[in-house]
Amino acid sequence: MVTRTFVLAVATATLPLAACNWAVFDELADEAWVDRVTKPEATDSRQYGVALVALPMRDVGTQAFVLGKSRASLSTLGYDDEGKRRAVNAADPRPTLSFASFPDRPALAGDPDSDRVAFTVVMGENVDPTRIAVVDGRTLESVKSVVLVAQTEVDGTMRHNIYAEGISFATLPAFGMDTIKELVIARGPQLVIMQDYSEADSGTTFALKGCRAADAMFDWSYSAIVANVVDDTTHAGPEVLISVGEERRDGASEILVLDPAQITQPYDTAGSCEMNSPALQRITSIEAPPDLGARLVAAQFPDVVDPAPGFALDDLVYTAPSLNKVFVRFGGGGAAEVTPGESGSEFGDSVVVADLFDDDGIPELIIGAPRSDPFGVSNGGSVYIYRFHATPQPGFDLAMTLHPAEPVEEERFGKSVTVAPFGATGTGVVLMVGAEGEVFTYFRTAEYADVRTGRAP
Ligand SMILES: [Ca+2]
Ligand SMILES: [Ca+2]
Ligand SMILES: [Ca+2]
Repeated sequence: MVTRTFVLAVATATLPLAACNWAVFDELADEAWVDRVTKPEATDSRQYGVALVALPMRDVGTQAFVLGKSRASLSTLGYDDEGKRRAVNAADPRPTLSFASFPDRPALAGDPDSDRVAFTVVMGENVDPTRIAVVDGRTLESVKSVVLVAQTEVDGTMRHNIYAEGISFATLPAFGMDTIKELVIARGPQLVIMQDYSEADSGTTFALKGCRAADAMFDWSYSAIVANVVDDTTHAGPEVLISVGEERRDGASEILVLDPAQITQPYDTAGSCEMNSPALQRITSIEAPPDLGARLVAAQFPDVVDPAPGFALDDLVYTAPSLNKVFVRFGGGGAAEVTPGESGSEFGDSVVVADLFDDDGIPELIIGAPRSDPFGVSNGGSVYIYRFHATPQPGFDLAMTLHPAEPVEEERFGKSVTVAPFGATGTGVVLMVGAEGEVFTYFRTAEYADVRTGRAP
């Protein structure tokens, strides 16, 4: 019997726990099987699952990294090849990183090419600088930890405790060594690029670069990624994208597409990212939401047939939860919008693009709506999964809506989503969905060998 390291959220009367290490199954018509777990006992973190990210390395079973608050926790959630949950690895990172908690919207990103994850922490209550940390998502051992000092506002005042809402791993040509990645960070009004992040602070190529991405009109930024969204005849190689607006999300917002070569200043400068040259593009919406680009994701949908113009460009997925809308700008020139038709659901508060269905190499668009009201249950939360279609115009069709079998008020299912590889070989994947204090793992039995090990008949 595997030691139970999770508190079980719900135990059904007909399911003898001694015979099974699963918590709860939601038997869905589409052959998905679900494991539902709540916070590890070790952490006392009520908001377990506030952010989670899959570890991308194909290995035994599957593995993800989970953030919890209000008491901060880092933990692993993994399964073996039979779908049995593995012992959790959990840590309270506050003593070693000396910080108070995670911010309201913790930034979390996984490196697509390693098991490292990066996140931001708040070191105190409006008195201290903030910190960016990188840990190994399996062992939870620290890889890198960098303090970002307080910043000077445009009016000259010092502004403390500016946390990062957005963080991503990227490779930027000409930023230190090409063999070492950068961290691209949306932090308050600043764009921060941590060049060659895994080098020692004293290393020859480690550097903190950046600029003020939000001009005097804006005071905050939500998300930052690197993608190739501008034709290489105009700008060769990838660009830096950052969404900017107001911290309280009560003003205008837009997405800036910047030439990385313009980002040469120390990160804590008050200098604008457009000081020497204007943004290559600005992406706006005529609906003028206050949160355009709350989430940014680069994708590769087969929207055009090689070698059509622009075929090599990335597609850009950007969300506006206040509109209940997700926008997709295809590299081939087309565009699409998706909306669930339910207002006030914060559709797009989380998003992931991955080949979840059919094993056909065509990714699906998976979107969380944590304030959706399934069965009329207020803020129970839902996740919407869309299939891509190429004709007559590239766009998306709703394929599936997921929510707990018995949603409860304020459960906020879909506040985080990720797709993790399942199994050391093949193309199996699982979908993981964070909710208020819990994480649901969907084993899609139609996609690979059934893993309903130990389930009572
Ligand atoms: Ca580099
Ligand atoms: Ca380009
Ligand atoms: Ca697919």
